[in-house]
Amino acid sequence: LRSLSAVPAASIASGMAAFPGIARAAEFSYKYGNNLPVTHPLNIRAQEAADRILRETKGRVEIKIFPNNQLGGDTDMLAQVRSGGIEFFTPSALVIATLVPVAAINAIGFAFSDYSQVWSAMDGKLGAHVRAAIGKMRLYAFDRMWDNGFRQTTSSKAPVASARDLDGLKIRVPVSPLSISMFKGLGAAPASLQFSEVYSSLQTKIVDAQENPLPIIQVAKLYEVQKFASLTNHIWDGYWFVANGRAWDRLPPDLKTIVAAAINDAGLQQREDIRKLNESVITDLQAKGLQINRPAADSFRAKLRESGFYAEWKGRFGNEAWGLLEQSVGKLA
Ligand code: X2X
Repeated sequence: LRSLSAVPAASIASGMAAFPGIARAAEFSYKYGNNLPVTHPLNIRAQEAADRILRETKGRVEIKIFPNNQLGGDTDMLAQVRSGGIEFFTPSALVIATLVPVAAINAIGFAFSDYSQVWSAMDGKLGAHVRAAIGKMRLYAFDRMWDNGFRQTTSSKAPVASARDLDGLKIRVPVSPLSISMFKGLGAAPASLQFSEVYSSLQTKIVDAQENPLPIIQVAKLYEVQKFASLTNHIWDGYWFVANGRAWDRLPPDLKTIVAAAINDAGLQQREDIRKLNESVITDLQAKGLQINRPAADSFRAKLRESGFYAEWKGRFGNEAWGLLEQSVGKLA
């Protein structure tokens, strides 16, 4: 029974109340919170990973998933995973950058042109650089980043065909300094809101537009409150799977190996799910009434250069990180 001391008393008590016949609680009972609906591939693959971990650790490690902002918005969950209130969280790069600024580097506007560039950077030196920075904040970042996707712009007003169409547009962006800076540079009027507020703020017209990858627009049913989707591909965004540093260190090495393998493998499968969804989702969204257009990137890039966006963020991220990004995508600024 010595091992039970690692488990919070409340979770033992509630576990036993729920399953009075089962006398043994898991030795490590961990909570994982995220911001996405259960139908998103991130939740489907994470549940598979949790099942595999329970099986391969013979019940010693149990991960309970709290999807869809059940534990609060991203800002709350980031605080909880730091304090140990939850043990796992998958913040987008944009969101964890409020704590680890360099983590937003993959989200520099129009940096990546395709997934081969994305994964060579994030599975390579740039990803390692960001993971090390996350580690300094007493969070452990698993090796494989999970995919969110290339972010696209939706609006209830009009299609975005060039940078001019963003002028003054009230657009929701995540709680992310880089997103605010980018959309201000593009001439829009961005507002940071937690993802949990997006649907209702579009519905009540607090904002007219938002930007997210197509699979999210689909699973969060944003097509119900938006008319136009412009495939701007302006940011590539991914999720860092992070663990509270102390909770991670509590796991004996053999359990760490099992947990890391299950989570990293699930991440690779989740990337493949998103790749396939990207191909099928457009037809589905059109059938649901979204009008799709495909703007060229030139006017947006030109406007960002003019506004000093690249020069400013090169300075903020520093030459080392910027150089690693440019190794994958070519010269940016
Ligand atoms: O909040 C968003 O827009 C989302 C779901 O893409 C992130 O997690 C950044």
